[in-house]
Parts: sequence; C-alpha cells; structure tokens
Amino acid sequence: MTLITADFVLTCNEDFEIIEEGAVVFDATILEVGKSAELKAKHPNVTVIETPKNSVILPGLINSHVHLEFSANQSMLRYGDFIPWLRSVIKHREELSALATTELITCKLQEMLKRGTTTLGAISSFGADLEACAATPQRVVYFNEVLGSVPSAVDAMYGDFRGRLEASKAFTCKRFIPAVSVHSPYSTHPILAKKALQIAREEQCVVSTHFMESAAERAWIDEGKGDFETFFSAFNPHAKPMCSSVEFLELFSQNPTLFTHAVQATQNELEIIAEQKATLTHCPVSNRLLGVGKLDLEAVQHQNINLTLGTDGLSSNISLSLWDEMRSALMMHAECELSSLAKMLLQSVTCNAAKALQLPCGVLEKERYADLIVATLPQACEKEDVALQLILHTHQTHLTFIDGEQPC
Ligand code: MCF
Ligand code: FE
Repeated sequence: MTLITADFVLTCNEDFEIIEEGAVVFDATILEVGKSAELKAKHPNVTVIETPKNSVILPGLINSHVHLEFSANQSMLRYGDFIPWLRSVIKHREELSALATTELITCKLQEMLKRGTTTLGAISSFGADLEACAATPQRVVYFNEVLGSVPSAVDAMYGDFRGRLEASKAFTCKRFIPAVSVHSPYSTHPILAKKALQIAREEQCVVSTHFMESAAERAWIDEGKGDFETFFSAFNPHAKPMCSSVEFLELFSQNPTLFTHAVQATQNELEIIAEQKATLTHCPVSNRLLGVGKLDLEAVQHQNINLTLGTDGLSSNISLSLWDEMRSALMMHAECELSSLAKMLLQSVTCNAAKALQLPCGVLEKERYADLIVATLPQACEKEDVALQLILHTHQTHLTFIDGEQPC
C-alpha cells in the first residue's frame, strides 16, 4: 500500500473536485482519496511518497484514438486538404508500413508514457502494431479495423479482419482489450460493417469509427458528388455512396461507439450520437492539418455528448502527446471560455475517455485502477487555475503509476 501526497489532487470526478494538500492511498486500485494530513494519520505505516512543491496528482491520461502503424511519417504526407492527404497515404503506405517496425512503435509508446498517457485506444489497420501494443506497460484498447467497399470482396475483407481480431484476442488481459473499428461511411460496405458490429456485440467489444471528417465525405455521402466522386471514379466509374449518414449511424445503435472527428456532422447527426449515448472523439490537430474544418464544441456540449480527445496518428499530427493536443485545442477553440475549456479538455482525456472505453480508470476515486500521474507546475498556482496551468506547462510527468506500479 502506498500513500502519495501533492499540493493538489485533481480527481476528475463528477464534480471535478480538486483537493488542496491532498493524497491518494492505493495498491493496484485506489483505496482512498482525501486530505494529506487526515490520510497520513489514518495510515501511519504505509509507504509515503512526497512530491515536489507545486505538484498535481491526476489520473493517467487516455488517448482514445491513435494510429500507431503510421508512426514513421514525418514529412512524407500531404497536408491542407483531405483527398490529397488520402492519395499520399495510399502512395506511401508500403514505405511507411515497412518503417513502422515493432521497435519504432515501442519507442513511440514509451514516449507517450513519459508524457503521461497510461491508456490508449489503438486503431490497428493491419495488425502490425499488435506485438508492441501487447508488450507495452500501458493499457491498450486494441481496435481491429475493418474496411472494404467492393461487394465481391466483402467476404475476404471480413475474413482478414476476423483473423486479426482472433490474433489480438490471444493477448487479452487486464491491460490489453481487443475491440473493433469500422473505418468510415465512405470506405466500409454496410454488409461488412454489420458483420463486424455483430461480432463486436457477441464479444462485448467497444467500437470506434471515423465519421463525417471532411467536406469531401459530406458531399459524397449526401449527393455522391465532390472530391470523392473523382477519387472513386478511377476505380469504378459507377461508384455510389453505400448508405446515407443516418443509416450509417443507425448501424451502431446497439454498440458502445466512439465516433471520431464529426467535424462535418449536422445537428441531426449530433442528436443521434447523443441519443445513442455514444462518444465523440475530437482530434483537433489532425483536423487542422487535413484541412477539414473545426468541430463545433459548443454544439457537442449542448447535446451533452461524451467528448474524448485523440491525437490520431503521426500521419496527421506531429506529436502523440495529449498535453500538446490539449494545448492546440485550447488555442484553436478561441470561441470557448478559457478555464471551462481547460476543464472540459482534462475531462476528455480522463473520466470521459474511461467511460467511452469502458475501463475503471480515469478518475481518482475508490475502487478505480490506480493509474495516476504526477505533473509539477513551475510555480505556485491558484486552485481555480490548476487545469489551465497544467495544460499550458506540462510536457512530461514527474511520476507515473499503472495498476499502482511504476512502469519501467
Ligand atoms: O483519422 C485519420 C484520417 N481519417 C481516416 N483515416 C486515418 C486517419 N489516420 C490514419 N488513417 C488510416 C485509416 O485507419 O488511413 C487509412 C485507414 O487504414 C485510410 S483508408 C485507405
Ligand atoms: Fe483516425
């Protein structure tokens, strides 16, 4: 049993309670959270860890959407517009895959850990990140991706997906949870999506999908027009959208789902996402680099949608650090009041993400997994400003615990 103290404990509980001169008592799970003096008096014989002044204890961060298999990209891909980016992904896919070795992915996971990410939702396109994800000290929800739009290839694509899902299931444990990702409305045939969602229900897996990311996707799904029309006509001159956006959303009505991007989602689509009690995953840097527009955060909040934050992959970002992502979001959403946005962002990478991924971490409260980090501010700070100042100043963590242990 360990007792750790700090100037502030940011619980990320329902009330976003911040405890001054606080402490957390834990073994593999959290046993108690409260005032340092009281907990020290109650547990005189436990191992005590004191942190430097101006330190904050908070839940380990959760990156709910990252493509590790694209980690080798630095400057190969084209930014600014979605379809040129997609073409560049297709052009460089082989080269990027060859460079994204288990060693490179392991290195990126270590870097994420140093920066406080203790849980991630890994979107796996090919299964090339399986070994690294299964071996990493972090908690991983491993989303096996399915895609394919050619009806005659549905069986083969489903077979490939099932093979990867089965391979990932062999590693299932407390820290590695297999899951399902349906790529997007423009890339995945509804028959294929239905089959994948059926197996996700049978296996009780959470689901992730990309939804309404770009204006090109909007025009294609709504009218069969725009940049995707040109893009698909090279493969099939008679290509048509495979379903409407609402039909696509309804496929997920019985699965706990994380809808990623939704930058171009309509009010009605946001209402459906809210009704389904689903999650919306925001990837602000990716959205900026792919030139797809900006998520209407106020509309998302208004609908009371569970919001999480993801970095996406290095295919559409320059960093996999959630601190960098939160700083970018803070600057990008100038329409939001600063301190409430800071709070919303910290919730999106802790309690909201744990809820979306169905994991008992992300909040410092009794019985949750003891996944916690310590960040140290450069100077003293008012209690009201802790969330904002943490986002502005944190790059690395001072200490990290997963299941109550310090990972190496
Ligand atoms: O989220 C971003 C942009 N939107 C869609 N897909 C991806 C993103 N980053 C990587 N991807 C992957 C996706 O999983 O790129 C491929 C898929 O395997 C594009 S579809 C040929
Ligand atoms: Fe993505």
